[in-house]
Amino acid sequence: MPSNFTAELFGDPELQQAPRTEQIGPQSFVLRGFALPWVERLLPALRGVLRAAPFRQMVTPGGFTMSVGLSSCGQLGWTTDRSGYRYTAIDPQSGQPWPAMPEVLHELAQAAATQAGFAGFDPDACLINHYVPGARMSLHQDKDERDYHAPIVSVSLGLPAVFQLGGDRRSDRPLRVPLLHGDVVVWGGVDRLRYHGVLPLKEGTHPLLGPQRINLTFRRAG
Ligand code: MD3
Ligand code: FE
Repeated sequence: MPSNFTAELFGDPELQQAPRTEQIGPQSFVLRGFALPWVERLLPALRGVLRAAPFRQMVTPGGFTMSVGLSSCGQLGWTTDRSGYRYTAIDPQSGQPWPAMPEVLHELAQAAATQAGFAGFDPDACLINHYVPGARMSLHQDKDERDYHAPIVSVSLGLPAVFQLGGDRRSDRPLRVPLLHGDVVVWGGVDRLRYHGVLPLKEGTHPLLGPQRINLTFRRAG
């Protein structure tokens, strides 16, 4: 028996989930484990992006420092400061254009969108969120994109998180959905402007990524 027999069957985090689709809204889908076959190509590409545009904790217009670290790649990146939220072509921290979106990221986002019924998705922005234990994202809507016809695709990596899916009003009681390493969420259409958030990340260490969670969200912003 090979010495890593048990690890191959049960221990390898890449093998812990069989791919399957869960519908969490009329036009929202969790593609469980969809990103797992891409992770080996995705992580080196992500490291390259983060060398050029490291995570930084941004300040909201209200003056609060976000617990989540942010970066972006693609033609547009998302920024917030005291003057507001916006997409920019230039990373304000480096004064350079945001790093290009690696092909493997674009391909993964397009394949996931197609699987969920949104063929032809051509994202021009990928936001990269960095969670350490305790980091959270309070309920909000994604409404800084120019048009809401395109879906959004989200890829979860590293530690598990509890995602909250609310309704069209902040007061609508949210559904809780666990998101694990390799899960992809795709939402669009009537679900595009629903409130959503992430509960505080629990302590832990992921076998591949250590004590952190990284979330990629692909958007058509411009
Ligand atoms: C399903 N990111 O960057 S993505 C964000 O995990 C953001 O970092 C979260 O919200 C994260 O703006 C959550 C998953 C998600 C987001 C919005 C949805 C799934 C959704 C809206 C409707 C349906
Ligand atoms: Fe969001």
